Amino acid sequence: SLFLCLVLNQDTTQSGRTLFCSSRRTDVVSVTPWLAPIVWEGTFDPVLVDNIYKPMNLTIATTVFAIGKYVRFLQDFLDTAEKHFMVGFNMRYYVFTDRPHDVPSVNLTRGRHLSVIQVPGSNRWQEISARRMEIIQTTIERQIRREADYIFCLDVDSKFHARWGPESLGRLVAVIHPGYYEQTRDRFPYERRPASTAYIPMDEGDYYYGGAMIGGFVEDVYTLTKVCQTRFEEDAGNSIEAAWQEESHLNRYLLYNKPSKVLSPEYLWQDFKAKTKEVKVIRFSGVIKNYADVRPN
Ligand code: 2GW
Ligand code: MN
Repeated sequence: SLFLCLVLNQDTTQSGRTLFCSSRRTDVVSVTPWLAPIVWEGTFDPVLVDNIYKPMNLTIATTVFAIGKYVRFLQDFLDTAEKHFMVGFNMRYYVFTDRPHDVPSVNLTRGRHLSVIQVPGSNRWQEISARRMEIIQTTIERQIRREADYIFCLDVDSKFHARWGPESLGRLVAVIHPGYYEQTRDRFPYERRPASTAYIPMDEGDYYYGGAMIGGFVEDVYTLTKVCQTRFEEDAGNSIEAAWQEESHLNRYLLYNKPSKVLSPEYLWQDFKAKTKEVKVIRFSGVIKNYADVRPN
């Protein structure tokens, strides 16, 4: 990074003050108002970060749900994860599915494991969504707590395209939704009805976070899923479904429990969206899906 400072920042060379060039990015904000990093390409040194985290011999858990026809996304998800996701780290994938026989066999590199956990199928998104939180919790209690240090919970209808490494690790990690990072908060699709436990008033909110990724220490994610599930069910009991289901509950939770690290939309893009100039690299993206093909009804 000193090399970069010398090359890219003339002022630093003259003054010798490396304090003033920790980031090469001046076009994006790379820290939140509560001083959590916002991770963009160019704000970290990948070699340095790897050298810090690799000797810790960490194990990373990744949970992914593939219920019904969504099993078709597993092959690409897992193949591309092996190429780009936490490469060189111990990895434990937990694949939750009602179709265990349709889970593809994937060549895993050393130190990486995959377990298939059978769960009931369902046609109702509300049920899958609520159960996802519940299953993550019980699996943390039963095994993940003992088997991993950090956890990522990801949507399966996605692919990795470039490095997603330990720069993403933190106590509680969320990602800025690619559809809303250029918008002001009055445009965020938070749940706006006070009757919902996911309610966020118009004058509050930091970012609009994407529901396709949540990560952090196993215990912090455990608490998050527990709280979100309880609220989700409380709403259901009152016949309320938040605007974007668990994504709404996630956003509400993160407003009052600030993430310790925020990932830029590089870590959650959408294939239908053209790359913008701030996004130098797309690391992970949601694939375009034919809803009629994959969704139950
Ligand atoms: C069933 C009915 C309607 C919609 C989805 C499903 C369904 C979801 C399914 O039949 N099988 C299944 O495995 N899933 C899992 O739930 C799968 O892991 C999938 O990636 C995840 C979320 O569903 P998905 O990817 O269709 O929703 P998106 O891409 O529109 O996701 C965003 O919004 C959701 C809330 O509406 C969630 O917050 C999600 O995390 C967000 O990315
Ligand atoms: Mn998705």
